[in-house]
This record gives sequence, structure tokens and C-alpha cells, in this order.
Amino acid sequence: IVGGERAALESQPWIAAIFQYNHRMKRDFFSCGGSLIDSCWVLTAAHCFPDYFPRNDFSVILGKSALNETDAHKEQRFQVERIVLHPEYDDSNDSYNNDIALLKLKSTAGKCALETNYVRPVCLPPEGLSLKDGWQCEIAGYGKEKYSHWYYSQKLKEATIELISQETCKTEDYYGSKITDNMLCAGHPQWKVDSCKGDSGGPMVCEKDNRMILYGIISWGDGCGKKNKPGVYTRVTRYNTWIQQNVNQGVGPS
Ligand code: 4AZ
Repeated sequence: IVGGERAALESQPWIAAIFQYNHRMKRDFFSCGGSLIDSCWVLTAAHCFPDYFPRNDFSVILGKSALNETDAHKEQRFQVERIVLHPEYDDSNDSYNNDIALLKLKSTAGKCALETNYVRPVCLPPEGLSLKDGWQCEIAGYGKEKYSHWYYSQKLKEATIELISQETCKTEDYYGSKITDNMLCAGHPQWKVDSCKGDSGGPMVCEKDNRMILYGIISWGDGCGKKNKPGVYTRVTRYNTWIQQNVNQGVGPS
């Protein structure tokens, strides 16, 4: 996160840190953010899982306030039971279309995430919710604080950005035809605040009717905090059916 401030877990209790095991280095490396949407399900970006790495390589930690510190009283760690990439995920047009994936956490004794002050799922948007341009939303993650840094922030950060209209974001000065209806753009009026490398997969939440709603998934952008190059987010409202179908699979009457 460029700009913004350090976040308390209590203000982003749905944040998930996704790690990938590197067999050569024999250790886990942080790879992406995510959002807990149900006790056994994390919503994240499809581009975090590019080369059909086995699900056994990935682990998810909830309740993590710094990548380089472990607080056993707050953290909950899970193996991944299933990775569901969106069937129409497409990275071929110099952007990521349908950049959305679900991770099913492995349960122990029939349970996955336990709700605490530090771990809690976020609400999904109601079908068809469309927030106005200029609406203020927040992003969170452990990613870079400056594009030129070679290291991640390590500490969980959050920041406020504003929604930008599709019309503006599709102009040639911005991203032109790379922006599809499955994406949304958001940024800072002076380009001082943005998501950055390492934040992808993580949440953009917006407050509506006194509720925090997961409205976007941090996806891509040209650099970080660059003029006319806002962060691009997966538009979660386009995926209500797909999310429900996968999360509720095998649950309820048949
Ligand atoms: C990335 O590489 C990335 N400024 C994420 C967000 C943005 C740019 C790059 C948006 O993960």
C-alpha cells in the first residue's frame, strides 16, 4: 500500500495472507492478499496462481498483522483444500480479465476459521450494487509502499481511495480498452495513495448502509501511485452467482 497508514487487525479482520512454498529455498514466501468471506473460503485474485502450482504449495494465515512476526494468539493458519480459478480468467490482453479465485481452507475437526476480534469474514455486495464515482473505499495489504522498493511493507496497512468512473478509466490517458466491465478503477485525487505489488488478491471494502462490503479485489495497475494510472480492481458484484455456486456446493436441499 502506497500512502495510508498501519492497520489494526480489528479494522481489517477479513485480511488473509497467502504464502507459497518454495521447494528450492525450502520455505514459505508471501505471495498475495485475500479476503475471508466464509469460515472455509477466501476470495482472492486468479493471477496469484499462474502455473498450476499444486494446492499443497499454498497456505493461508488469518489474523496476521506483520509478515515477519508471528502472534500465535491472533493467527490461524490453514492448508488449502481447493483452488477454484474463474473459468474465464484471461491474462492475454495485457490486463487481467475475471481476475478472481476462491480458496477452500482445509478444516480440522470440521471447522476452519474461528471468529475472534482479529478474524472475521467480510460481507459480499448485494446483487447489482453500484456505488457512485468518488465514493470512498479502503484497501488493505502487506504489499510495497513504493513501486521502486524491492521489499514488501511487512506490516499490514490500509488506505482510503476514491472510485473512478469507467468512462474516465477507459480514456487513452488512463487505460483505454484494457478496462472491461469486470473491472473498476480507484485512486487518489493527487495519486498519493494506491495499492501496489504484493497487495493483489486483497480487499477493497466500501461502507454502505453502515456495513463494510467487499466491492473490489486488488488486481493490477501500471506502477503504483502514478498519475492517471489508478489501481484496477476486480468488480465483485459481477461474480455473486459464481461465488455462491462454489461456496454453497453440496450445501442445502438438492
Ligand atoms: C501487483 O503487481 C500490483 N497500483 C498490484 C496493484 C497495482 C499495481 C501492481 C495497482 O500486484
